[in-house]
Amino acid sequence: MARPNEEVEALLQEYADLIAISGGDAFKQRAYERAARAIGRHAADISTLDPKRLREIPGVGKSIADKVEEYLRTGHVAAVEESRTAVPPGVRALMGIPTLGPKKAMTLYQDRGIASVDELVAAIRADRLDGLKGFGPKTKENILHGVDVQRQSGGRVLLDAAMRLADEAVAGISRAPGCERCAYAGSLRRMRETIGDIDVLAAAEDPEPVMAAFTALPLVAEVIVRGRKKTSVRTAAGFQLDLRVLPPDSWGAGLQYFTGSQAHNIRTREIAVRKKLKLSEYGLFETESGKKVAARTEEEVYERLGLPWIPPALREDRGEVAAALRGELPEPVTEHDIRGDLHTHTDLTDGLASLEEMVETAAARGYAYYAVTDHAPELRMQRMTREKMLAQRERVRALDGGHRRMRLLHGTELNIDPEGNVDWPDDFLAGFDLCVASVHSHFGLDRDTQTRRLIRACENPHVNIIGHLTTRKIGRRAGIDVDLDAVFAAAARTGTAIEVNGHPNRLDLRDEHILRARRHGVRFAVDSDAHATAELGNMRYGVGTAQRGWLTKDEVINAWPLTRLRRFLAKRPGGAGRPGRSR
Ligand code: DGT
Ligand code: CA
Ligand code: CA
Ligand code: ZN
Repeated sequence: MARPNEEVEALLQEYADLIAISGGDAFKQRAYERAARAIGRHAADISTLDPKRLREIPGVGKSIADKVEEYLRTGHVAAVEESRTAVPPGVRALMGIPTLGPKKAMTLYQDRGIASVDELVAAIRADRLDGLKGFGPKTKENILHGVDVQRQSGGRVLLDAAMRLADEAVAGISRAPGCERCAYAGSLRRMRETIGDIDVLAAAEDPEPVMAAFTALPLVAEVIVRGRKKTSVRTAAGFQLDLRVLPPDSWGAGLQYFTGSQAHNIRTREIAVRKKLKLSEYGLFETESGKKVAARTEEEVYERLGLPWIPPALREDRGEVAAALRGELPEPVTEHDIRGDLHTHTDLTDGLASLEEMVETAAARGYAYYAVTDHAPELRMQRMTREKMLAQRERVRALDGGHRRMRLLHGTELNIDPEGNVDWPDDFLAGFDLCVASVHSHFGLDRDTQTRRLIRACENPHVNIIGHLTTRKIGRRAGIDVDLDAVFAAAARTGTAIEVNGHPNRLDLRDEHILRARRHGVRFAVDSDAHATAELGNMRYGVGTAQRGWLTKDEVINAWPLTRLRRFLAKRPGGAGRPGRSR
């Protein structure tokens, strides 16, 4: 929820680790660990707390409070930066291996110069730890097992982290001499919710300078294999990137092949076989003569197979090839189709940026309209009041139309209580242009109660959008147990949109949920749920997820013109008792 808390928790934990590794004061180390945990669990967004309140958090004294403030103000902490320079990042990764603590990590580094997990595994295998105190046969066995567990379990990263690495890699490789094209493929191009590794493709006659540019990227901590066709590297955090260099005249075939998914590729290859063709990463060939018939562009490859170009997000073998053959492939909504964002926050609650900053950034994205939806009072730590909301509304009205004529909507994100009720009485809710309503508590209710709760929220005439319906947070919280079909039916019946939340930690309405919801005739809102100006860009992940669910722009209310959107927001056209709704 409040990301500053998470960031500071990670930073203070890192500092504690660094203190431990460098043999610092154990008391100080524990103090930072304790404070890190307390801040991570603290209900209020720490970036909104004044110094006095900050020090009320258990374990946060003056020195830690100062560092937190330094971080919130400048984005870094000098003391942490300084201790980072003394300890290679790989050594800290050693501590992450189950059963291996900071003391052992420090011994390995100081006595044997081991500064990465891979070096440690190699050293154990080559018996280079013999004679090192505390590293008997049992310990070594535990370490190898711990490394296995770590590699199997985790490894997949969130979409935004992968995207940052991929953008950096593509930009760096594109500058290499002789590089004609460069792009990422694989699951990232298909916008899967998490990414196992990044597959970058480049086209060049001579692969050498391209490979060299790749291994020289600052993000590279380790080169795993380096070849003429393929090179694999790892980042300091242990994430893998593969680069394949293709001959320029096979670009399209290579891009098609390495975008996958593997299951989609099996379908396209089947079609090729039926046409007496052979499809590989080098092109589409006549089986008998071996003559190349298509390879330069993806469009050309698909066309020769008798198919239209299929958007990458749809390439999951969910019937897209059959639909394409029938000419019934939907045209998925694109970021370009999105006219506004309907779920965003400001620093009035747990956002980081002011209303003015958010509005300005939204306008720069070219939106026709934009909704501000700060948290309602039942999310207690946000300390929302009617007065604050009304004061914000005045500021919103004053800014309306002033930024590239973008229209502003004043909304709120309500909390759905266990019975399905929301904050504030009807008359106050009627004053908002739109209301998002979300589950922020009581995640553990039984299925029937949870379902009733959400249906009741849909039936509320003031609730326009159900925010992050399943409440899943990737790798951190499973979604609630709820009869989704019943909720989707209620949403369709009542004219309540279901949100495709674009926050990369959430993406909780998954592709398969969207496909199910569509069958009920549900309308969707694709939102960023931005808590900072940069997070308005999370719209791309929401749109990617929407595409994976085959959504067209006609099903997405924020791809509609404002007049049509307003009719939808009125919920019951001509209904009585909705003063203040239409302007
Ligand atoms: P990931 O990395 O787990 O998030 O998922 P992908 O889809 O990026 O998988 P990856 O990196 O193993 O391979 C990238 C693409 O390359 C994959 O989607 C399809 C293609 N590919 C890789 N290996 C094979 C294979 O053995 N057969 C076929 N048909 N395609 C493959
Ligand atoms: Ca991949
Ligand atoms: Ca790969
Ligand atoms: Zn929320």
